[in-house]
Amino acid sequence: MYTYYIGIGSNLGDREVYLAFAVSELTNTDGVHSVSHSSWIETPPWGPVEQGPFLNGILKVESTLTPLVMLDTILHIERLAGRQREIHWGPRTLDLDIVWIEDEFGHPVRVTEATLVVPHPYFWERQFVLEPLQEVYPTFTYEGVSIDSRLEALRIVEA
Ligand code: A4P
Ligand code: MG
Repeated sequence: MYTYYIGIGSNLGDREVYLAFAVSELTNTDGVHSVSHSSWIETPPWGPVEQGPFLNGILKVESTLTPLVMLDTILHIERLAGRQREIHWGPRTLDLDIVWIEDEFGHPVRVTEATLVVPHPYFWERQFVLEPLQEVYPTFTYEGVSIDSRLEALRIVEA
């Protein structure tokens, strides 16, 4: 059994409907045992592309699916939500990114495949990922740093 922490975001159309759609599709996937999630938070767009605000959150998914099968599953759900891959980092109806994985012993699972890199390469830089992650996983630490102190440091840089 794996525990997946999946970043979810939308900034096109009815954002809440897309997020709820993803939760319900994942819940109904064979091999997925439970899905819970953070609050949805509105966040300003991050990165070089000018675009509307996002609704972001983190899904916590307990599943026997292996990481590459989970990737296929979320890419399929993105397609069902009408996601078109046009601009890198650009607006999207639904974006699902695998941020962090743990095995049944609570040990981190690292993946470096051509199609999947976990931990997600930018997660530790992004407030829109770490804020909802803190809500569902308040004791999270990465490379010896607690999520609380990381968020504090990011907020100081931003202010
Ligand atoms: N891929 C590799 N590793 C992973 C992973 N850990 N999880 C591959 C998911 N996919 C992973 O993804 C392209 C390919 O990445 C996938 O087919 C998979 O094989 P994509 O979603 O089509 O590419 P993208 O949208 O160009 O990039 P990406 O990485 O999803 O974009 P980001 O980095 O997530 O940035 N601002 C706010 N406030 N909130 C946001 O949610 N999102 C972005 C998108 C920019 N600014 C934002 C937000
Ligand atoms: Mg993505």
